[in-house]
Amino acid sequence: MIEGYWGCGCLAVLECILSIIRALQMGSCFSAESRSPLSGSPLSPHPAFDYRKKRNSRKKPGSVDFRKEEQLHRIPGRLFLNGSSGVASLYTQQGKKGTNQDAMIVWENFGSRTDTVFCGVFDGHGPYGHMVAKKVRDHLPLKLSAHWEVNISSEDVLREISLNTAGSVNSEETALISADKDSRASVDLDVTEKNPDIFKTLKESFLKAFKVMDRELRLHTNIDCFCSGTTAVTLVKQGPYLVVGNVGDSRAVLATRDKDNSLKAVQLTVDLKPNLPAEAERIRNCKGCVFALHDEPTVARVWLPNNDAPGLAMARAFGDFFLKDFGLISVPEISCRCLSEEDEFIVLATDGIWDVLSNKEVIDIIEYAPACSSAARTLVQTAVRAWRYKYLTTKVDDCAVVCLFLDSNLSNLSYASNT
Ligand SMILES: *[C@@H]1O[C@H](CO)[C@@H](O)[C@H](O)[C@H]1NC(C)=O
Ligand SMILES: *[C@@H]1O[C@H](CO)[C@@H](O)[C@H](O)[C@H]1NC(C)=O
Ligand SMILES: *[C@@H]1O[C@H](CO)[C@@H](O)[C@H](O)[C@H]1NC(C)=O
Ligand SMILES: CC(=O)N[C@H]1CO[C@H](CO)[C@@H](O)[C@@H]1O
Repeated sequence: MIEGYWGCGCLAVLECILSIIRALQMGSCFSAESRSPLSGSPLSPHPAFDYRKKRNSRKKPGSVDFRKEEQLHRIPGRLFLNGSSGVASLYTQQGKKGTNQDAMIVWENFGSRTDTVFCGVFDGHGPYGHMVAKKVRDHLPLKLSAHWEVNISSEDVLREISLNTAGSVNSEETALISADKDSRASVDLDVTEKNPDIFKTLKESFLKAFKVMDRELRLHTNIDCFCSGTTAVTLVKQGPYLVVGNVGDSRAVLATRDKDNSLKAVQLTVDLKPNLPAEAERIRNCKGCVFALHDEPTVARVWLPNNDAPGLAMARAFGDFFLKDFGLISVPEISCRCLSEEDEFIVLATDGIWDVLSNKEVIDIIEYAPACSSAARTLVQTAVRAWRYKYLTTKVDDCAVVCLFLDSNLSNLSYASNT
């Protein structure tokens, strides 16, 4: 229901450019070879915005990248289309707004570890949002695994697991680690002392991978990420250890068994919108503006200083470089958790789901889905019906869902054969 940017299409982008000029008071020329919708405009980017300056050193778009992508898509255990595997179900459906800007991934045996899985959903926004979402889907996990494959040996991991399954860490000690406001990663001593080294290493890997990913979008891509970007809610589950990294307003929810054996929803992420006090403060400290418009009073947006450029409805995102000097960051908020026997499944989904269904409704739908393998599809279809029912006049949003089952023996789950 809520557009990533206020207004859409060319006018919004033009307005955005004019605003940047007003904000920076510059003059001269964008590179004429640019593929962006701004090409030929008599404008000069602020050095911070000039992600095109390495354009000449870039390899030609096409063959090499395309082959790499083909190889990536053939890796066994890596799913990015509608479907399911032994541990997960995933599904995405285009809304009624044009191109599907959502993307998703499940990658089993992640980083060549049989005990590890990576999952993510990405919700693009802006004119090239669909391309940014796919790019992050494909490149972010590679950066993440590259970082820790070098740094953790399997012996370390095994030692950690044997040390810590003895009960020193449990789900009560869930640590929500807020990344530093200025995108300088600070390590919360209290949290890291409580948690095993593996959390520290994974957390650092997330922070680094997100940083490198955003830098790559700025410098080395032929996708225009100036007024386009994406959310990312991602997780790595390694044995019983779960680390969730999030930018933007997609969400992760855990379904866990209560004492009375009913399923309870535990939200693992915070929707990183500009109305959160800490986010708004960071943005204002960077001279960005945060306010809602009259016609959508509940939707706080980030705006450039002193003007009405298209406002972005989230406080953190990949891309959107026109706002990156004004408080928008791509530093993930990271939470760590040690999974227990009571934990049944995790749902990652874009706001197309959460706008119309509560956390509890979502886990109930998965619990009573006819089959685990199609649980994600059942959820998306229910959300689409809810859209039609609740918002007759607005257009159904794109939806993407990844459902990760924590008891991988799917046939054993009581609810699998219930209905
Ligand atoms: C998933 O299925 C839906 C409905 O058939 C279709 O619109 C969508 O494009 C599919 N998406 C992928 C990524 O396979
Ligand atoms: C999974 O569950 C089925 C039926 O409940 C059982 O026969 C099978 O042995 C289980 N497999 C594993 C790996 O636990
Ligand atoms: C799987 O199901 C079988 C019988 O249906 C049961 O004996 C076994 O304990 C179950 N395993 C788990 C891990 O729940
Ligand atoms: C590849 C990689 O990023 N390796 C890192 C491993 O950890 C050390 C510090 O512990 C880093 O300096 C390396 O960059």
